[in-house]
Amino acid sequence: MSASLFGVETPGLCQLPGLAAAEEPALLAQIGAIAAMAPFRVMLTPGGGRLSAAMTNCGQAGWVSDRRGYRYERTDPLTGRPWPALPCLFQSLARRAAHEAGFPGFTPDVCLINRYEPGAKMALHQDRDEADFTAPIVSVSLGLAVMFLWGGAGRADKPRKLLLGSGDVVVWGGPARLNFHGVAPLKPGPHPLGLRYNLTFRRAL
Ligand code: MD3
Ligand code: FE
Repeated sequence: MSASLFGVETPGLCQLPGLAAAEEPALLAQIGAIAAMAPFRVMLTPGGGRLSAAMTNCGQAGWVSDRRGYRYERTDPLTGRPWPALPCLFQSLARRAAHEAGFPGFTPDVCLINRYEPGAKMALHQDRDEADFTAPIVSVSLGLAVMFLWGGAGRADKPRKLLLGSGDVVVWGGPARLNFHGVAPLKPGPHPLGLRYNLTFRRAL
């Protein structure tokens, strides 16, 4: 499994453009229902800064960041309640995408939902708070298109760029799972939503 990024073969990366396009309205409705139970919030970094994107989660746990560090928590620190359940639609979309990418039987236990307003970004980082790196991460973009930055195995590797639009799905697994990645500041654009959501399905526990 590999995809070509500007002619460079990238093992472990599988792009599925538009795979979620038909489900966009239903996915947005589910995000609204989740946010009614677990509101979007801007989290603090261990260093005392603020993340740029607002976040919430659904599933058996949620990714949280605060002065104590990054981790997965089974209850939402904002509400004191368990995170909302992963909707069937989310589960089936993530499973279908992973299957198409060569990861049959993917059963995510967490979906982290990022909400970017224009200007919001995400610095280059690795996702390494999950217990099992053999499982892939499935990402679903909704709303405004963003320039995704795809780094290498080392922080200093110059990132390549990949435009992610609404309904685009990408699966990152195997040798790509621990690569550095981030997103450039979101620019305003023609999508009526006026912002961008990103769902990342993970096997975290
Ligand atoms: C490659 N989110 O939530 S999605 C994140 O657009 C995150 O919100 C970005 O990075 C966003 O951690 C990028 C694409 C993505 C997600 C996870 C990855 C790419 C990845 C994990 C490993 C390698
Ligand atoms: Fe990430």
